[in-house]
Amino acid sequence: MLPKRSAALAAALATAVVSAPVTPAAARTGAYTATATATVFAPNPVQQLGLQDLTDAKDADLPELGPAYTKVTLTDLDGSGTLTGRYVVVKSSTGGAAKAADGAFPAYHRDVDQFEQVMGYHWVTTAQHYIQSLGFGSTLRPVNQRQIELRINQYGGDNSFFREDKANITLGKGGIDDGEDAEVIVHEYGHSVQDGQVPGFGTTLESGAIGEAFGDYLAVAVSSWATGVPTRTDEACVADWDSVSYSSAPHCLRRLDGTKHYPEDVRGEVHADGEIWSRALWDIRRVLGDRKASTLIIEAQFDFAPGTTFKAAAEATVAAARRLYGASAASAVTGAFADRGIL
Ligand SMILES: [Ca+2]
Ligand SMILES: [Ca+2]
Ligand SMILES: [Ca+2]
Ligand SMILES: [Zn+2]
Repeated sequence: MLPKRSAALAAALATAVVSAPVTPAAARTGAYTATATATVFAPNPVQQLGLQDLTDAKDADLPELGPAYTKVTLTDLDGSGTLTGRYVVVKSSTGGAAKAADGAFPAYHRDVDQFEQVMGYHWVTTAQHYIQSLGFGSTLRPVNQRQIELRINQYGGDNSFFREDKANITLGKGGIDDGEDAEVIVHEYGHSVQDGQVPGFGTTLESGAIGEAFGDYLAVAVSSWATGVPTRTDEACVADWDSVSYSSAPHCLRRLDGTKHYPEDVRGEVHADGEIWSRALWDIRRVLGDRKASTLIIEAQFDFAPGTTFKAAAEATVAAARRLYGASAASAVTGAFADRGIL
């Protein structure tokens, strides 16, 4: 299913689709206009199929997963046949590199490492397209329009080697491989987005919690934009598939619609405390709609200090709402943060 796109982006993509197969010369110019078909989950099998009893089964390609495999067209590629593109280059340390021939990647399934490489490429690029669909890079300033590195390794994002590298993404293989769930990939890209807006963002507990919350929010926003609002799982549920191995049904890594309140529910852990902030973002989206909410939330983040407090960031978000959409939007945003005890 095609996502809604801006006219400018649609035109750019249409151009990419009709252009001749990209030659190595085009790759050398950095044109990034090549496309290739590929197979992905969109966004993950639990959300797509509504089956809460799916299991990892040691990375087996079980038959019930069959209907979740979705053919897509990867865009913004350099034409080399590798997963190298305008917004992301994939580097795997757990298997050979995925390779396209004649404009098509093989229909990799989850039991081979190349599937996660393709997922990483597709969902980072899709997330950047979503951000551009809001006007960032055209009517608004660009957000994170740089080529990041996405690595897949055995240990994942907690590997200390990558911990200080907030621009780039590392996807691990604990439980369900992280790269099999679009919402995990986009969550990680959320950290890259914030680092692109405010280098080094997330130096304190509250700013770190905002980072986790925004990643969760972006994951759901992008997943719904690209694949439609889910009908078989709750939209507020983040990473329905990755969480199969560590949550009870209905499986969610975290939710956007929790009831945590500031300051009494603060636990001193960024993911847990992020659920205070993400609920406010969810409420803003519920009241103003996806497009206005995401636009003002992302625009506000340019004004966050690297170690912002909840209160200062909430005030910056209210100010962005007022600048972009006027007093009634600002009042809706104030209300969402007031309900959480932040304003
Ligand atoms: Ca796998
Ligand atoms: Ca995992
Ligand atoms: Ca979900
Ligand atoms: Zn995170």
